[in-house]
Amino acid sequence: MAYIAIADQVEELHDPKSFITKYIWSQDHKVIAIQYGTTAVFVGLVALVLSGLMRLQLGFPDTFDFINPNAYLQFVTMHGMIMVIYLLTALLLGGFGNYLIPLMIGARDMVFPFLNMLSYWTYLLAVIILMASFFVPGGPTGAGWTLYPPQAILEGTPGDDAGIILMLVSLAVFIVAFTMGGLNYVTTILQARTRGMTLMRMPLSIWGIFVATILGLLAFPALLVSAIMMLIDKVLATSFFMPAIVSLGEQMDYNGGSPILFQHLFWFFGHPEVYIVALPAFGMVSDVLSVHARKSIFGYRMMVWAIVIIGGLSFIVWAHHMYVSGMNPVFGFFFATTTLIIAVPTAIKVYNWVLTLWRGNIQMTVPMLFSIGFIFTFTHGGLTGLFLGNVVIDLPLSDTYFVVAHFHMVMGVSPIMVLFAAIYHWFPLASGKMFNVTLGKLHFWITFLGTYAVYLPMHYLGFLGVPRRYYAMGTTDFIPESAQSLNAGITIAAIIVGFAQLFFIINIIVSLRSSKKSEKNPWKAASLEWQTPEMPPKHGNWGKQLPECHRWAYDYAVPGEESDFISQDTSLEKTKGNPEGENL
Ligand code: HEM
Ligand SMILES: [Cu+2]
Repeated sequence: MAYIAIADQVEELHDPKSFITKYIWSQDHKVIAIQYGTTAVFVGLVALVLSGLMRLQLGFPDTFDFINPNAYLQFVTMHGMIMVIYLLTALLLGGFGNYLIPLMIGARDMVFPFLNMLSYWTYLLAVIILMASFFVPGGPTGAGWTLYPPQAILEGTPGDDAGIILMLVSLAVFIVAFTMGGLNYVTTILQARTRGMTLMRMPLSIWGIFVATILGLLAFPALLVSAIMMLIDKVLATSFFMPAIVSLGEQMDYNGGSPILFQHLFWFFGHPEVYIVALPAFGMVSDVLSVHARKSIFGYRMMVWAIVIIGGLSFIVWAHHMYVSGMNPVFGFFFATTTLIIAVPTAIKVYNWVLTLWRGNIQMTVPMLFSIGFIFTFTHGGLTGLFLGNVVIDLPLSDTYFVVAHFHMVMGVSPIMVLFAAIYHWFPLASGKMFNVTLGKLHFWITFLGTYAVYLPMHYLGFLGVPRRYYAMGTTDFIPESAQSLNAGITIAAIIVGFAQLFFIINIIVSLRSSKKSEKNPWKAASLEWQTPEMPPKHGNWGKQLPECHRWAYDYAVPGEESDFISQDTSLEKTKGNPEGENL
């Protein structure tokens, strides 16, 4: 409570004076969010271009001979790493975490604004280090995004010199940035909620971001130590991860290290990472669905507990990525079981999203379209995950295109769907402008149908046994010729999806430049971020007085009420509504 008393008194919160303090060295969470967001989208575009190049090679192997096998491996690696860490993690937590936390819990800013600023600039440094690896001799590393030793640091792997070093350093710097931001998010959510904003009244976006951040703070250290240890293996020729190796007939200096140890450390981070991306997406999609279906979220408490339980379980499933590493079958049984258990809270969430839509007053807005797109792609990717979670099914499918199809559906396309839903949903709040709806819908339909055209056939290629990370299929006995025409088709669809993203970028730029203002709270949302005195909110967010929270964030279409939503700061005397967040 101490924080709130102080925050109430401070009228002008050390307002930034100059352009530089306002937009560059800014400590305002909203500006930092937009800095994080634009940087992430920018590197995301780099990763998108890389995937386009890979697809050109796969679809038309004889035409694009500047993409040689080495370049292909480098593109795969950089594409995967950028997408997972530098785009999705940074945009969901650095971008949306920063933007939404203070506004949704009724705070003026993060509790450590300076650290928050430092977090962004450190993230930018990590991005620059990573991008620099495109320009060093030998180019970026081609070790695959999983960076498995021994091959990651041995001669013969593309980028085995400066490339892998820059990748490891960049990851370490990224984790420092994440930790600064993450401590901030957790402390802010625990300490700076406004009066009446109990934990069980927080919007699910905040729950998702909160639990994901805790996962990050516990999981990233595993990657940090493995990056540092591998760096030492590379630079000082220690043998943390390096067994005795004979290379070109000669015994190398390495001896006694364990490559499998690296796999354990990597996936101890890598699996929770899936949920670091998924949980904020789960939270945000819940809020968007509820607002645009004009209905309270179905089973709020169940949704909160599902997020917490999924977060907890995500730490005991990591070795399902290692069924082919030669591990003890007893471990395989254990990890298959825990993996399947995670499906239970996850399925509950899917049911609850569908039940939220059930008999809702569904508005087919652009954010709603993307949210429904998420339910489809996530369910789809989740179902193939159930198969891959079983040892006997995973063994033949491991390292085939079935896996590529699975993880793109579940953690590539589906969080991107939520990101678009969220960007379109909160764009009027952040910019004060409304986007062009026709362009938005075009963007959705091409992206949604296009991604199906890209990834559905990949499942089939996987059944055929087409291996992952191969730059060309060549001729084999078991892969029929028709697979090549399928590959060409996939490439054409992927190029169309890639270009469809121009609709999004043009839409954002044109809408930002247009002089037409959006009306305030255009979606008639009940949560606090839309109730600021101005839209977009000013520095300090709330003018002179912090808002008070009197109810949960989902009072839509409450029976007997005139308005079809009751904002969280409406007092109970004025309207009845549903203060305790149980379903009506
Ligand atoms: C239009 C969008 C995308 C296309 C066309 C695309 C295409 C590709 C291709 C061709 C590969 C290489 C497959 C192989 O040779 O094994 C790949 C790998 C990968 N992609 Fe994507 N991708 C897209 C979006 C994404 C997104 C949004 C993510 C975010 C999670 C992502 C994550 C990955 C990962 C982790 C790998 C594996 C890298 C590795 O094996 O080291 N991709 N993608
Ligand atoms: Cu996993």
